[in-house]
Amino acid sequence: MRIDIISGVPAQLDSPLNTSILKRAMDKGLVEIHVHDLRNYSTDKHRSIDDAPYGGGAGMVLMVAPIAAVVRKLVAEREYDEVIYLTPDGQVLDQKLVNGLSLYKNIILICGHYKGIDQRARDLFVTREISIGDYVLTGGEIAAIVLSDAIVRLLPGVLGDETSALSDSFQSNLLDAPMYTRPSNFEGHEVPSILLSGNHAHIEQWRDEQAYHKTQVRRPDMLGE
Ligand code: 6GU
Repeated sequence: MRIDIISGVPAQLDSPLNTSILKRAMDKGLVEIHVHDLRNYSTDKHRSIDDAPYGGGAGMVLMVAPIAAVVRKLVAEREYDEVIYLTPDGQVLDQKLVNGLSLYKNIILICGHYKGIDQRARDLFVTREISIGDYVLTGGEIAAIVLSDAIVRLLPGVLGDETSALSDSFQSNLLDAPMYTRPSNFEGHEVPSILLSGNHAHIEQWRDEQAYHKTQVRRPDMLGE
């Protein structure tokens, strides 16, 4: 899979893309992530990419021309499945949406400022708008990282244990059971003895019960209740 991220503040993407599992997936050739600095596509002599909104009001809006230039360059090079704009007024991201996006070959992610991008860029180029939740961030970069991370961890070969993504909370519509590791006794607080029993059928049954109970208490909406 290939992900192209268009950003006016590409430095915000550096550290997440250069650490941990995202980086390892890129090094293994399982995903290509290309960051495009919007400023390199500015069409005026001051290299500006944003301006005040017509009609007045606070904040700056990303201009349509630089976005048009970079999107047109990319779509001339290969076929894209989606051009996604990250915005708080988009479709709210959930695991089902991530699962669908993880099947694509090429996607473009456009990061906006907090005040957004010119509506004409949305009308002309964007095929899908996604929000990562009902709260407001300063820009779309962090949202693009959240979305990329959620997608990339589903790609075959990215996670060591092939089954671990499938057993996630939200894939099963249940939250995870409590997990424990060494030591079995921490300052008198014991690990549930069933987990030390070696009886895998009983352990699986205990985890199912715990997962169901936790979901019932914390997220009854996930059970349709
Ligand atoms: Cl995608 N962008 C911004 N600026 N804020 C958000 C968001 C995106 N999703 C939730 N809040």
